[in-house]
Amino acid sequence: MSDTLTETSGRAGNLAAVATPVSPATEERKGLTKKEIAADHPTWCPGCGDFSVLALYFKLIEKRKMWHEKITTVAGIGCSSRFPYFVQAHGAHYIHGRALPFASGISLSRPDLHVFVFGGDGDAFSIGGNHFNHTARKNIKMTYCVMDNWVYGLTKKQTSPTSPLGFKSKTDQWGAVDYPINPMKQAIAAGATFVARTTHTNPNHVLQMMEAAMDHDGFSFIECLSECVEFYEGAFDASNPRKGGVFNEVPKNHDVSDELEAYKLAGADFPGYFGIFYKNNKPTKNTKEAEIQRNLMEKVKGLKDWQILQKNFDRMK
Ligand SMILES: Cc1ncc(C[n+]2csc(CCOP(=O)(O)OP(=O)(O)O)c2C)c(N)n1
Ligand code: SF4
Ligand SMILES: [Mg+2]
Repeated sequence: MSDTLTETSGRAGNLAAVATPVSPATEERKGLTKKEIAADHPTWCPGCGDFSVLALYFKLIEKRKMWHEKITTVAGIGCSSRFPYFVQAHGAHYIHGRALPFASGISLSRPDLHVFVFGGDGDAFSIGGNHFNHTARKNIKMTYCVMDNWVYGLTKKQTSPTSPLGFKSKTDQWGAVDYPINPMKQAIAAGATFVARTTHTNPNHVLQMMEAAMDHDGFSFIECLSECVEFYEGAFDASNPRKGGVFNEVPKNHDVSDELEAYKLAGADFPGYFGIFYKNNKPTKNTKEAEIQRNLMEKVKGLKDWQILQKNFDRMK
């Protein structure tokens, strides 16, 4: 057997398996190369920050020696959400704002996969805002990388929930008046068990955050600043040392298990901090559901499928 999972059959066996996101390369089967994992040529505007995020995802897959069938890339709708088209593996470009519930189903039924979800700030915090909160609180194992460009890119410049006050857009011709949300505060408050922040202009840091997120057993959230050069050029210059800005890492003495301290870090004025703000090891919904399944399967051991069904109907009488 070349897999990291215990060989079992059927749904119960599947759920009982230990979730291991990596598929170690063997002598017979090497991990994927960047060339093998790249699909169509991305259709983003030249210079879009999303290119870096995709390139680093490929790097992650190559570095962690994953295989096509062990990678699932899910997204909603938006420029950033085109992501799965460009990855030569399983994935889905789903409904606007609904990537997380779709990904939850995959995660809960296939513990042998690591589910990656990519999308934009509109997808995550406007139409998908409620799903974000609930997936975080349920601690469903997956990595959610929000490519935050502070604007709706695909639909050509509307105000997004992360657009700063005063941002002039097609929906706010005189400047945005609504207070923006703070994705890091929102993730911490919602109950995400891994919360990190990075920016597309620092590739090593993006990769570091993706690796740490992938290794986390739970809902891992990354806010990755990703510039929309078409509709919000220069938005993140203050965080880019090459443009005269500053890239401040989370202080070395920050205690990632301290929720209150993480919240304080999240409150720093832009450009704020980059790195892991918060992390805890609460059990996942995946683990809890697998345990329920195991216990139930124990109770019906030896019975045929129809006998289990019959028992259920008898109980309902
Ligand atoms: C139900 C529904 N409502 C609205 C839209 C139109 N729409 C498509 S993408 C989008 C927002 C995209 O913004 P964001 O998620 O920030 O992604 P970006 O394009 O900036 O990467 C909207 C409003 C849609 N496709 N479906
Ligand atoms: S419109 Fe903006 S977010 Fe969309 S591809 Fe172009 S630069 Fe990227
Ligand atoms: Mg956006």
